Amino acid sequence: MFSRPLARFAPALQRAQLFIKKSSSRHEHALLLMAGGLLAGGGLCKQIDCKTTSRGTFGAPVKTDGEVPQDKDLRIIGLDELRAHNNMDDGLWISFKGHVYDVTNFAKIHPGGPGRIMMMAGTDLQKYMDVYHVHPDVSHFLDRNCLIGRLSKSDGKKSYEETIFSNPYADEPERDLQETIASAPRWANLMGKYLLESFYTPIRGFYVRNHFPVPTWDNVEEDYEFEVNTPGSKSRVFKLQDLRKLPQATVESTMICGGAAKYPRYLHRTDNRDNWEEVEFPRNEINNNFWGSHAVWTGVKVRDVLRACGVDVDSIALGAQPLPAKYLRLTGHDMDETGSNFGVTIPLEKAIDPFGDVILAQTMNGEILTPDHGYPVRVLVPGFAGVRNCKWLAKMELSDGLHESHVDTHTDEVIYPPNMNFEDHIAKTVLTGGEVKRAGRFEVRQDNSIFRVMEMPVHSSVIVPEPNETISAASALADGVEVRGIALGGGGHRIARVDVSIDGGKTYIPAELDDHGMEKVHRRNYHWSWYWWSKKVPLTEEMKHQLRNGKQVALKVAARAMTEHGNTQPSRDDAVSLYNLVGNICNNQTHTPVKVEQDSAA
Ligand SMILES: Nc1nc2c(c(=O)[nH]1)N[C@H]1C(S)=C(S)[C@@H](COP(=O)(O)O)O[C@H]1N2
Ligand SMILES: [Mo]
Repeated sequence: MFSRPLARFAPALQRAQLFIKKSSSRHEHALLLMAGGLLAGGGLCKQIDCKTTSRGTFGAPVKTDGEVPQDKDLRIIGLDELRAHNNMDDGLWISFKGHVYDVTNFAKIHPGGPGRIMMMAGTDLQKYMDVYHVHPDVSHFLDRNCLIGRLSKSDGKKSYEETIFSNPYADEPERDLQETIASAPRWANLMGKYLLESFYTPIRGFYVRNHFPVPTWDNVEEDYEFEVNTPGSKSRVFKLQDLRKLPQATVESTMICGGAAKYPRYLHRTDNRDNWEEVEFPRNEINNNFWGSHAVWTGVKVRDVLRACGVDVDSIALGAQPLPAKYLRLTGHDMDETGSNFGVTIPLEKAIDPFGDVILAQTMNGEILTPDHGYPVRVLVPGFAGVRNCKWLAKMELSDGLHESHVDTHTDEVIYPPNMNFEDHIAKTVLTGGEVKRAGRFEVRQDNSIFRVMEMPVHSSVIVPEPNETISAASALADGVEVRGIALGGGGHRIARVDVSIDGGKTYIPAELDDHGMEKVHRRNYHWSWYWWSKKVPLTEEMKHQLRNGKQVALKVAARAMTEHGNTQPSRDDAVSLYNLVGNICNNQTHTPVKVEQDSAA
């Protein structure tokens, strides 16, 4: 058996099972969970059917206009009443800092998946916040949208103390070098100038983006396996020794998270859209969001594995045979607190493309993969969004349908239409007890205005100077301002040019590109590697004039990459046009603020 971390989820799982039992006729699902068996992704999501669940207006918040009532105006709720509201039928309540919130409807649209909220049913959120650091402050959001009452002081204390949640992330691998953005689940990045220290990112610095705890195996050779399902034939199981019998391939590729280029936070609420300067330089603009790293990978080509399973990949790739399925669905061994696996979809054409370079990677930069990067086997899908590169591979399936996992249907690299707004939606529709309509995360697959990102869009990042750096006037006057960064065409597209601006995008000049010799390695339209670029940008006459008059000059440094076919990045002002509910693949330019000053010695 796989050694899986499920046992550690016990209290959360019990609550999830309670929920499943109440709202589903499929009891075998709960039994499977208890046995810790391997589940296809998203089993849980299917259980929630917003239309058939009967419910009243229990979700109505005290107020929806954003004003939070005074504590003295709130109804006092007993601990028993809180705890009785522990399922989707009767209502799902939680306590936090003495307040009681009805999160029934919120659970359905929470970006992390319904399980994340369901496991808290009837208990105190603080115990979970002690573990999860992804949200800096949720009180504001909850008070505005979900507040229904409060606990007495002693009940508030009791609710916290009696909530049991053992940290599923207690046994995470040791890490260093990176700047941690969140530790549970792990999000980390190699920040700032370190990114430009080595063309191949040192493994310890390679960015990490996990959704769930890292799965581990006591005896990888014996216990690790993945399954391949092809239509019309029996599923096949591969172990590491089976992979060794297949030819090994080497692929150079940069990987970048589609969630890296997040919709700018200062624009996240529609009511803030025009309020550009409210947040001077938000965290998600640092490094222009380059949540990417570069490595050389080795492993077995997915097309070779599929061929070994009887798929005639060569005739299919040549078009001599029809595609047997639209997609290749990839499932990871990692799972959320309720037993729902990570899972994503890639087009089958990509997987079998002889030049597509999709491999089951086992090494990066010559070393065995580390647990954070998918040890022992991860899928490498060059040119595609990071999320498609499924780590800890558990299953590959040929399928005409997309993956049912929460990740593939609702969060990562899913792009919602511009009229879908998270907070608006919650405030106006969901929490007033209305039907969950467009943002109802279980109807979305029917809506063809929603799509999944496969290839990444063109992107670039200013790495040097760093935000709020001070540059000496003498050097800027003599040599200009040195700007350096990274660019990636996305989808294998070649970068033709990167333009740099120091005046916030009023004027640009082209930078020097450095491909580190990779253009010779990659084929046309299969250009997986990042480019580095640099430029000493001269000051404008006006800037020089100001400096000579002893004044300080404020710069806004921006970069704009362009692919061979002329695709480029929207301006910072135009970021609004990229708005989408989860905020993925926003490749707008950013403005790094920098000062030029006389040296104090001068
Ligand atoms: N099984 C599994 N695969 C996964 C993820 C995950 O959480 N679980 N995260 C995805 C995301 S969103 C990204 S950006 C990349 C990150 O890969 P890295 O952590 O090796 O940099 O892995 C992808 N593959
Ligand atoms: Mo990602």
